[in-house]
Amino acid sequence: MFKPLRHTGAATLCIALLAISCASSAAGLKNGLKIAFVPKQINNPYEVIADDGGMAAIKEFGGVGKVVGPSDAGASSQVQYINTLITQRQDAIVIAANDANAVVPYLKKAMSQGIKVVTFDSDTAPEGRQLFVNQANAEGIGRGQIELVSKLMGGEGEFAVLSATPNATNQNTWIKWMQEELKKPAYSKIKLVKIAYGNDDDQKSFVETQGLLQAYPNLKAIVAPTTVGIAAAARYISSSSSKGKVAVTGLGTPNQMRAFVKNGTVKAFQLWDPNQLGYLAGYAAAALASGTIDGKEGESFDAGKLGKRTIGPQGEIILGPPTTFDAGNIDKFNF
Ligand code: RAM
Repeated sequence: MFKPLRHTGAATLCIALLAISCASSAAGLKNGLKIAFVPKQINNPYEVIADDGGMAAIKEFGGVGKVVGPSDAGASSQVQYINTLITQRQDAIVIAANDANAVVPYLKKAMSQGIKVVTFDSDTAPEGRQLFVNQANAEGIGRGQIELVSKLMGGEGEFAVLSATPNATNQNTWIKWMQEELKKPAYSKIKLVKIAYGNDDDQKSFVETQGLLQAYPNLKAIVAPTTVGIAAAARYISSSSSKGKVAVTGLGTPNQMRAFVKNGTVKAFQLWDPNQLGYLAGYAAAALASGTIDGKEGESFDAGKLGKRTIGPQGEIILGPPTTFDAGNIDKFNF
C-alpha cells in the first residue's frame, strides 16, 4: 500500500522580473526539477534525517521534492514506488536500495525513459544507477568498526554482529571489510561467532539480541552496523543482567543513543551526518538532471553548503569520514 507523501518541496516561483535568472540557478541547475527520494523504509529515523537533508537541498535549488517508500526493508518492497515514479515522469529518483539486484530492472526502465537515478546509503549493482552517494569509504567503515569493538573488548573474546536485512548492500559490504580486518594478527584473540539479522525492524532486532545473549553466554560485545539494530540492542542490554558485561557498539544516531551512553550501556559508536548524506544526494541528482554532469569519474559539481564534490571511480561520491561518539562529545551532536 502507498503511504502518504511525507514532504513536498515547493518550486521556486518565477516572477516576471526574475524570469531570466529563474531558468537555472548559479550552479547551472534547472529550476523546478522533480526529484523523488525512496528510502529503505519510510519510518526508519536514520532515513528520515537523510531524506530531510535531500528535501532541504531541493528547496535550495528550487526543485519539487517528495519522499515515498515502503514501511519494511524487504528486497522488492520499493518496486511499486519506482514504477509509480516512472509514470509520474520524475526528473530523478534517489534511492537507498534494499537489495542490490531486485530493483535494478525497474531503475533501468526509469533511466531508459530519461529519469536520472542516484543511489545513496545502500547501492545497487552498478548498472542500476548513474551515481552512488556513499556516506563514507566502505572499507574504512568496516575496518573502523573492528578497531572500535576490539578496544571495547580489551582485545579478546567473542562478539556477534547484529545486522539489518541479509540482502542490505551497505551492511553486507561493511561486514565483508570487518571480516578482512579480523584477519590481522592484532585480532587473533577476537572471534566473530554469529551474524544475526534484525531486518532493520526494532522488535526483531530486540528479540535477536536476546537470542544472541542466550546462545553465546561468553559474548563480550555486539556490533550493530545499523541505527535500528544498535538502538534495539542497547535497549535490551540496558535493562538486562548483561549491562556492563556485554559491550554494544556499531553505527547509531547520537539522539537515539544518548540515553544509553549516559546510563553506561554504550561506551562508543560511530556514524556520519545522515542529513548531509541526503543533501549531497539531492545536489548530485540535480546536477545529473540538469546535464551539468554525466556521471563520469573526475566530473565535479556544486553541492551547496558542502562545496564542490568530485565523482570517483564507479560513479561513487563519498560524503566523508565517520565520527566516533562517546560520553565526551555526544552532546555536541543533535541528529
Ligand atoms: C540503518 C539503515 C541504513 C544504514 C544505517 C547505519 O538506519 O540500515 O541503511 O546506513 O542504519
